[in-house]
Amino acid sequence: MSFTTPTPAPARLNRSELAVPGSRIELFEKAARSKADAIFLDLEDAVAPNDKEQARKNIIAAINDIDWGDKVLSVRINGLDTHYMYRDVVDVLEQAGDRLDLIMIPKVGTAADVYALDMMATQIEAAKGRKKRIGFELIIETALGMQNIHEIAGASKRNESLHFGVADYAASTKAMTTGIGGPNPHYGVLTDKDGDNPRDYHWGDMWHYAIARMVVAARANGLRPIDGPFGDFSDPDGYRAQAARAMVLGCEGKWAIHPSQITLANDVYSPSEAEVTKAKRILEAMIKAQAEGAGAVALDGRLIDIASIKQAEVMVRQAEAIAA
Ligand code: 1VU
Ligand code: GLV
Ligand code: MG
Repeated sequence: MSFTTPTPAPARLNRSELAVPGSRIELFEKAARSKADAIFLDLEDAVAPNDKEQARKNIIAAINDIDWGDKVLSVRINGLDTHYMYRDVVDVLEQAGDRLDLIMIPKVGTAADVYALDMMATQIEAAKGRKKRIGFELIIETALGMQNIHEIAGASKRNESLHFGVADYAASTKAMTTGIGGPNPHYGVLTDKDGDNPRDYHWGDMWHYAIARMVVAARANGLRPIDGPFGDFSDPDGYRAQAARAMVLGCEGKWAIHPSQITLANDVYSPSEAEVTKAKRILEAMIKAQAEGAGAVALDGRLIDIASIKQAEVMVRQAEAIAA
């Protein structure tokens, strides 16, 4: 291990994060009663400019009045390039009670963006005597944000998670696609024309680099990496596939832009009984091996060693957090 150890963000279950437009108050109670681990009430792109002010009021009232149970509760503010942002932060932090856990900052481009929000939150908390420190969720969804992601991830002690905003990222990088997440038929390879086998077209994951980069930046700074939206809510299989590939790369959860996606995310991000049993067997085998003075042993015809303990612990800890 390096002498530098990342300080982990407060542990929170974040398998599913439901997006709820702040202008649609009829959805608030439904969201609160849903099975989502986390909810963000949106002031940004799901709210039309003329509705922004009312949405702010709706969200403040909802944070104070609705029973959100044990859900992680967040508000997505507007971007730093808009004139809505300062009022979002001031009104929400001054008027919403301590039930609010997090602020989600969209389109973060530089570490200074986070610094500016940290400064505002710190002043408002001190002035208003807020007892609970607000944490930050940061959406990485621009080329600038992706370029500066490592500095952004380490820019504030309030940072808790990085989120991949695939829709804006596609627009920012000028990717030729109109879907929100998911594969694109043009992103693939055709197998070699000189090979022995018949030619085959293999679809690729055009978001692989972005998600893998986000996972590294998040984990190196003790943050949760979270995969963003999948727009086609009529395609549960597509959602499941996208969620699963982000999960195996290290993400801890995925957005749900429709209630039907909540169970899918919770399911994908909950290790199965068989996986947990296998992880526990690895831990037991390694305890035995270490007692016998061995660092590496065989289990079911496969090598396991000290690193296997750490891998297995990830699985077991997640299962414990879900059961708690
Ligand atoms: O069965 P009921 O009639 O009681 O309930 C409906 C509906 O009201 C409810 N519902 C929701 N409840 C809580 N939170 C939600 N976000 C939510 N969405 C719907 O579920 C039942 C079934 O709904 P539906 O199939 O009739 O869906 P609608 O036509 O009402 O709405 C579909 C959309 C996609 C418009 C809606 O789900 C929505 O607004 N989703 C969130 C959009 C959002 O927040 N976007 C921003 C994040 S994504 C991003 O920034 C980049 C793309
Ligand atoms: C989320 O905000 C996205 O742009 O995908
Ligand atoms: Mg976006």
